[in-house]
This record gives sequence, structure tokens and C-alpha cells, in this order.
Amino acid sequence: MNDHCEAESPDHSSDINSENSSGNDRIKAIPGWDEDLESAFSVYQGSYLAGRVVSRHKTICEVLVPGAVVQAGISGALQRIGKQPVVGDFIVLLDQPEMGSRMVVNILSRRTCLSRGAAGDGGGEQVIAANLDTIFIVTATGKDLNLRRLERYLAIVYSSGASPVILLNKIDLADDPARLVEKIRTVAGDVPVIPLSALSKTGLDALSPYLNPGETVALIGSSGVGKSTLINSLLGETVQRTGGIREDDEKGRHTTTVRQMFLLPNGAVLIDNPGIREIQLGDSAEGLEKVFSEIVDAARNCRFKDCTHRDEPGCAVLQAVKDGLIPEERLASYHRLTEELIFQSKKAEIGLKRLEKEKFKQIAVDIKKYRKFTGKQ
Ligand SMILES: Nc1nc2c(ncn2[C@@H]2O[C@H](COP(=O)(O)OP(=O)(O)OP(=O)(O)O)[C@@H](O)[C@H]2O)c(=O)[nH]1
Ligand SMILES: [Mg+2]
Ligand SMILES: [Zn+2]
Repeated sequence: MNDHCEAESPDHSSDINSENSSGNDRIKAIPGWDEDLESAFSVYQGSYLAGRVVSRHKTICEVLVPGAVVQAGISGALQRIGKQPVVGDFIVLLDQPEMGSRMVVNILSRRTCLSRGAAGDGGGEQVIAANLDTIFIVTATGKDLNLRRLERYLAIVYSSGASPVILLNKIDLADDPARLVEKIRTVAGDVPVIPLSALSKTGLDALSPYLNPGETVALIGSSGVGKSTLINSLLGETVQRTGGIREDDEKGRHTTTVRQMFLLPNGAVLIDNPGIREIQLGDSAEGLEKVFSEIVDAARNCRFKDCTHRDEPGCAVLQAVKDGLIPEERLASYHRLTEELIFQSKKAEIGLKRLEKEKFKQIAVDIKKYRKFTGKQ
């Protein structure tokens, strides 16, 4: 297997055979594979292979199986039930080289799952990646640094089940990085904030506690903050193309377009992501409570249980703002994001209802067809 999980030509992999792989082989060969996955996979015999999705294209997945990276389609059955394999998924592959076919037929239970609100008016969630242990939220000194945006990132990361770590990149460009770290800490709670420079490779040692064998770390953040540069620096070679940034607003050029997994020599897994344009919250209520834990804590002392912390008498949150314990902009941000969450969930509900309606419309058409066919009324 090559270290960076790039796809091998399918011709080389026709000799992969699950009978050659024992559970131990799988644990060694598929980073992150463990006893639980082994027991979930034990029901599959014969032509089935265990693997992990390295990258996902429209209809094709690149999958790491013991000894190779292969390309596979997605079974019709999975597509019909709307289950989509994403990068980081542990999957079951049906390998039938004699028929020239290799299909992802099942997705094994996800330990963690990073999602965001889906774009468009249908609402719902879009899964970005799965089975992540840690998520590096990457921001950079300069115009990218935005506390309100960091709160959004923290909400979706908390909701994923993975642990967030905030990286402040490009400290080589800042006069006073320590001041910026302090600024970030005002919204970070207990989340570690690590200043570094991916380009000049300073501060990277502080990342090693998160880069353990078999553990998976994804990098997310806006375009141009230096996610791919950091991947290259950690791997010690250029595996990802990096892009310049626009001078006027310091925004990136969306250089990375495909989500992809890379393997560090020690067996840790890194996932590079395309820059996120806009983070919608999706179903992140739980995450939001963690991001604003000081507001949630104060709210326990509000006079009314359903206090909205806007103008109610006896509101402990408003009192804490008055006393200077909670910054006003934190409460404003909390209100904004909570409203957005309610809006998103309403949108999702409407989307679901529409789907239901469409389903029933389809059933009505089917009944009509059936009646016509059988002559029954
Ligand atoms: N000065 C400085 N520049 C950096 C640093 N890290 C990255 N850059 C530069 O920032 C630009 C964008 O870097 P990328 O690594 O492509 O950013 P990205 O986050 O992967 O961007 P997308 O793939 O578009 O999401 C490049 O010109 C890098 O050389 C750093 O630590 N210091
Ligand atoms: Mg990139
Ligand atoms: Zn209140």
C-alpha cells in the first residue's frame, strides 16, 4: 500500500482476496479498524472485503482494503435507501473480479459523523466525513479570523462526536500571535488553541498528541487558511496542491476540490477538505449548547423555564451580561444561531412533508397503474 492512499490502478488489485485477510491483518492494514468493526464484519463471508473510503467521487469511491487502494461503485440497494458512503467510512465491498465488478454494499456503523446543514431549501443534513477522532478547525491570522464563524465550526464539530482543536495558522505573518490566541480563547471554552505556521513548519510539534496510530484527524476551515499546506508539512512531502490567496480580501481560491485521506508514517490518518464557503448548522442543537455552555449554565437560574433571555423578568443570562460576566456579542451570537437552528429544523420538516407527499403521489400513481393492469377498481 502506498502511504498516501492514492488509488491504484484496478488491474493490480484483482488478486485481492478476503480469504487471505484475517481480523488481525485488517486491524493492521486498515487504520482505525477495531474489534467492534471486526465483529460487525464477521457475518460477511466469501467475496466480501472490508475497507475504508479514502475519497469519494460522484459514483465511485476509492477504498483502502488490505494491501491496496481500489475503485468501487456504490450498490443500487444503498443508493435506493439514500445511504451514501463518505470519506472515512468503514465499508463492506463485494469483490467479483471475474465479473469486473466491485461494489460498496454496506456502510458499517459510524463512530462519529461530521455533518452540516444541506444547502438549498430542502433542509436536512449533509454528511461530510465519518469516523473522525479529532477535527482541526483551521483559521489563519489576518482577515480569516472571525470569532462568530469559529462558533459555528465548534457547533458542528461538537455535534459530530469528534473532539475539536482550533489551529491558528500563518503566525509568521502576525505581529502578536499571542494576542490573537487570547481572542480565540474567548469563544473556545476548553478547546485547545494551537498557534503555528504550516509554511515555516513552526509549532507543528503541538499537534502530535492528536496524531496517534489508527486515529483519524480531519482539517476543516475556509479556503486559503493553509489546510493542504499543513498536510504537506506533516507528511514531509508535497501530496496536495496548494493555492495562493487573493490580495484584496485574503480569500483562498478553492484549490482543494476533493475530500481525501492521507496516511502518516506512524499510522495516523489525515483528511484534507475543500474550503467551506458557508457553514450551515443543520441539526447541531447539542453542539450549540456546548459552544455556549456559559449561557446554558447561567440560564439554569432564570425565573421562567422557557426563558428566551431577551426581555423576561428574572432572566439570569441578561443579568450576567449586565454584570459583565457574559459579553453582549456572545448572547447576540447565541440568539442568532439558535434562531437559525429553529429555521433549519422547520425547513427540514417542510422538506420531509414534501417528500412524504411526493411518496404518496407516487403510490397513488402506482395504484392507478395496478388497477389498469388488473382491471380491478
Ligand atoms: N505565510 C504563510 N502562508 C501560508 C501558511 N500556510 C499556508 N500558506 C499559504 O496560503 C495559501 C493557501 O494555502 P492552502 O494550503 O492551499 O490553503 P487551503 O486551506 O488548503 O485552501 P483550499 O484548498 O482552497 O481550501 C498558499 O499560498 C500557502 O502557501 C503559513 O503558515 N504562512
Ligand atoms: Mg487545500
Ligand atoms: Zn433567561
